[in-house]
Amino acid sequence: MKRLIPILCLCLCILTGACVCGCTGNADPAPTTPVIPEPLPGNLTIINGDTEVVLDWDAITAMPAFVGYGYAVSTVGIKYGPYDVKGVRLTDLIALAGDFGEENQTWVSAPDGYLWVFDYDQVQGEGFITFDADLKEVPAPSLTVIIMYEQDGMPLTSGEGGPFRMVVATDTPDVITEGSSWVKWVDTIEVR
Ligand SMILES: Nc1nc2c(c(=O)[nH]1)N[C@H]1C(S)=C(S)[C@@H](COP(=O)(O)O)O[C@H]1N2
Ligand SMILES: [Mo]
Repeated sequence: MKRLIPILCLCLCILTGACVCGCTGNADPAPTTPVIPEPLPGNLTIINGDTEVVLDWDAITAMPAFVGYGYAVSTVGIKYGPYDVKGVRLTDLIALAGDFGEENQTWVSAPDGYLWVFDYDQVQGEGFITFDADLKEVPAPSLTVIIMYEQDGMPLTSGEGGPFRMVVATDTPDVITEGSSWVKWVDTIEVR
């Protein structure tokens, strides 16, 4: 009997161990469904004279989209990107609020007080400085100024400048533009 007790204990341990292993080791991992975050709330107001057009997320994402690349350098030389970017052309947004000609500028601003002025040529994608990946200045290829609402297939977070960020976008992922014109948290576009 004295010898039987340790043997019983040993059996019990093996059984318990097998059960624990069976319960944890072989368990199926929890099913992972990709979580697409909700877009941040926020509207975009386009102003031209007395005309004011207010667009929400649904109105903006229902417009024809530009899909391309965004790659920027900050004033201190930090590169960010290239990102897959998706958004609406600035020309299409401006057209909703009236006439826009060579005498006009476009003021793009955000609630933190940041303002960037795009002249007529820049709204058409011209007159920007561009760099290659070594930050050597290169002649500008085709550029499209957009209000981005998706970066790498996701709605923008607040840290990324969401819900709407200005981007000087390109057709290829190898061109760098200046980050200062990439206005974050854009809420107002005004033709002046
Ligand atoms: N609203 C807003 N947008 C902004 C700025 C800002 O201060 N406020 N800084 C600009 C400048 S100077 C740069 S270099 C980039 C920096 O982008 P990041 O904050 O994503 O690094 O954002 C640009 N957009
Ligand atoms: Mo900057």
